[in-house]
Amino acid sequence: MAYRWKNTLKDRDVTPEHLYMNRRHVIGAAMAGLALSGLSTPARAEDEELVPTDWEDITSYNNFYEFGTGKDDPKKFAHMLTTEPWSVKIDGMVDRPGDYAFDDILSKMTIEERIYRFRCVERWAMIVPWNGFELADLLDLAGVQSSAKYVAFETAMRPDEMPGLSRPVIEWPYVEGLRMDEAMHPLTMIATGIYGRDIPNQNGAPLRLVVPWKYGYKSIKSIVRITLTDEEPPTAWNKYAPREYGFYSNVNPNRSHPRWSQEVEQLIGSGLFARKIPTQMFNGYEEEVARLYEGMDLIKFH
Ligand SMILES: Nc1nc2c(c(=O)[nH]1)N[C@H]1C(S)=C(S)[C@@H](COP(=O)(O)O)O[C@H]1N2
Ligand SMILES: [Mo]
Repeated sequence: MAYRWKNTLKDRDVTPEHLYMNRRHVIGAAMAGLALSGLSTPARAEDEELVPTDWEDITSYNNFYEFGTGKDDPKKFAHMLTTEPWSVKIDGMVDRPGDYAFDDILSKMTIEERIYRFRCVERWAMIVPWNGFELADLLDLAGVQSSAKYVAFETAMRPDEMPGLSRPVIEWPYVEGLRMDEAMHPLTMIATGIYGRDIPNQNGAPLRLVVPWKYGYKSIKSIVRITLTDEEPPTAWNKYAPREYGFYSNVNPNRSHPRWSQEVEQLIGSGLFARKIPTQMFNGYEEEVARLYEGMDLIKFH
């Protein structure tokens, strides 16, 4: 696939300063977990450098159950997925429903880099330099109607190209959803690349969602359909185990998974030590997103 890095930032695409500042803070806090085991207090988080996880780790330790449930299955099998041509059906409560060709979408977007913390509900974490655009910009192409309250997403379902589909692990296709204000939030992005290169199939080529303050399973991969709706859409892991996986799934150190605590996370790294660090509220993006949940019981509505 062609190299898709575009470097021309339009004014509206420049990351707002508070996000940039917080990003530095947030990543710093992650890196402060240099205490090699246990949980010593992160020291002087703001002084730490941004250190993204290695390309090798980001692209070889994956969850993408359509290719198998092992962490190395996606890298082994995702090459079977044909990602060209690709289109995304955008339908429901939009002014311009239709099949949007991936290349047409790209030609209308300005690709930027966002270095985000990424936190799986299983407690591993990474720092990923994504390339992509805000989901809001894609939704603007289709023209969201005021009646829409939620956005539903669906992954490709191609048994011939996705060997994991032969087992009923979860109900296929993989589906996810966001409330409209979450979908429109400037942190919410569609990723088309990592480290300035096209996103590898195992990470959700050619386009996947990234919602950095939520557990990783919300960040649905290889999207083929986006539906604007006025009802809370079903989500894959919530259907599988509603008590364990909620619709919101905001990263929250104070709400244990029924089978494990979420107080700590392990930063994936190719070094000798897996660094255990404290989980941060909203994965470190509290300043940007807490207002979306004002007045909401974050233990009950999980
Ligand atoms: N379609 C689909 N999307 C998916 C998954 C999946 O199995 N299928 N796994 C989710 C989970 S549990 C995580 S943690 C992230 C992993 O993204 P990564 O492999 O790029 O780190 O993808 C999410 N998106
Ligand atoms: Mo996950």
